[in-house]
Amino acid sequence: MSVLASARRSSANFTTARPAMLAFVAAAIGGMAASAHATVTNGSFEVPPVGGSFATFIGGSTVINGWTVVGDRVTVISSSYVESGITFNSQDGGQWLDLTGPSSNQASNGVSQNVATTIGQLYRLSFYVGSASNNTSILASTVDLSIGGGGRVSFTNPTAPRTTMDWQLFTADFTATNTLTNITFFNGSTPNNNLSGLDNVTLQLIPTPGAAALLGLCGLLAARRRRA
Ligand SMILES: [Ca+2]
Repeated sequence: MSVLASARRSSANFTTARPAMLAFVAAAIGGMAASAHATVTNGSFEVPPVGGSFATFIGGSTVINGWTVVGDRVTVISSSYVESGITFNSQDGGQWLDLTGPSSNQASNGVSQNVATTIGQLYRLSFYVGSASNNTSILASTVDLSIGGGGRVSFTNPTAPRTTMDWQLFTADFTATNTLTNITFFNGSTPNNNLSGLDNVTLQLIPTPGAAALLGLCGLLAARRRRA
């Protein structure tokens, strides 16, 4: 059976489930510069190694290091895996995550992780969405993201080559309201699409304007001292 083969299901629900608890700004590449790293464990889905093919992990599994599988199932896929004439190359390292899960495609399929955060600190979550196409059952990917239990936000990479994966960088900024912030990625693709590619999830701290101004002031004072 094809790893990307589907079971059809009712359409995904992308509506906001509850009022946003976080200042949540989603954006494409660009914007203000981010600084020091915070930690997402196994954001590149390299652990556990799945050999040259793929491995499926069912809901509740914590075998994908750092992540808990939610919904029905998800699949970690090797860069060397080939199907329908497409080489499913990763964006980073040798593996990536297909959120659709083989023979599943449920909108509830995903992976979840609690990351340590500082209340009031602004963060930037970065990740890549991978797309490819066979024009029938493998199509441009959508990944949904929920931060801190907030509503799902969809990120689609419309570039879907016929022989390889295309990976597009997306970012989502949020201000932490707790010392642990939940990050959950869901399958956002339509039920007839067997691809929702995710790789290279990272988190960075972003200096607040006040902190940036303070740093600038410290630099100015240091320069004056050097001149004195
Ligand atoms: Ca990877």
